[in-house]
Amino acid sequence: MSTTRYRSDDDDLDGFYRDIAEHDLQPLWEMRGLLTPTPTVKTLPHRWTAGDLQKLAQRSGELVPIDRGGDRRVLALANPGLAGAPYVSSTLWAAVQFLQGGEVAPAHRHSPSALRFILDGDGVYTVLDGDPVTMARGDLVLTPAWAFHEHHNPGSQSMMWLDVLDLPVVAGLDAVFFEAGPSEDADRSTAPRSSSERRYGQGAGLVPANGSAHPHERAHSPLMVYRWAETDAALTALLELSDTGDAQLRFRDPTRDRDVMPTLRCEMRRTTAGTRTVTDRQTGSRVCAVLDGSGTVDIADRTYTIAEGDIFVVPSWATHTLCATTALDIFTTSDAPILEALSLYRSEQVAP
Ligand code: 1HN
Repeated sequence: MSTTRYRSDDDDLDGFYRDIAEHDLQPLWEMRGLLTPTPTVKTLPHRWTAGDLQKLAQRSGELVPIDRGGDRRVLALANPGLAGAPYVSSTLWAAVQFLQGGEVAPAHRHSPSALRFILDGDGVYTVLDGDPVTMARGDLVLTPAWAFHEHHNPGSQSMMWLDVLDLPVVAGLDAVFFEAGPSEDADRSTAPRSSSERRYGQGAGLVPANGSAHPHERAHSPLMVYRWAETDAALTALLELSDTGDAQLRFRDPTRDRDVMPTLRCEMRRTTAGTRTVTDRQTGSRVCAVLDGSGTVDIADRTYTIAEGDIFVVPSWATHTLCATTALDIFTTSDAPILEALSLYRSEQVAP
């Protein structure tokens, strides 16, 4: 017997509970908390500061060679509500990855989808199914499910970035697959622009016509990198039209009306100095990274100061309000496409 054995003061019922436990059965009528009026969420609000992340990632670089375990030098942001699991929320993995000058994180691929958001620095390029993509501050780089990826740092400066994956969901669905890549020579020269950008990133609304030599049939955006210069310009333009001091952009597949990947939504928000945003909540969890600015964030009943390089998590259905001291630029990724696909997505604004 390995299942929970229920108890009763009534001897007959207690004997019945013993017998059903021996047959791996449990009585619904004794269970509490299965169907709650609103979600019961183990993920807690939490914020990791840039100072701690940078200092500790730097130490990992001094202590741990790149070829130790998984070929990635990654510190997982472990949510304090999740009993030691290396997950930032019940559905998302978030981590900082540290790559020193001259290092290569070799190729592999996996069924979980991933993305990188670069909070600082440049010099690293990632090779996605053979296409080299440079990474610099403010860029969003996709690593769709089953795409081979390897990271190269040919310069002398170390670099750190944020990784987010849908790993907890894929693991929960028992659908994790992993494959090591072909080992190749360490270095290769980067093209000035990846072929992904040359094909799909030439301008808003411009994509190869039907019948092009490279039809795109995959489940994710064919554009692998969203450059900061364009995101920044779009936010500036949007803010000029806004009277709320708050503008939010969504990264999407330029060829289809959908999110960048089937499981992960990406957004970038700019909130001007002195602005307090409307309070919102949504089902599914959000990981947010502060690219620029400072202020506070209220998440449920907690308030955190936030500054450049900090990362925080907003649990499902927790209220969330930003207050910008200096203009805040915040990148957010969430599991919203999964909830939407299953008709489980709810969002609302909440009166302060
Ligand atoms: C992974 O493949 C990377 O390729 C980073 O950079 C973090 C965390 C869990 C599983 C795979 C990478 C990861 C990861």
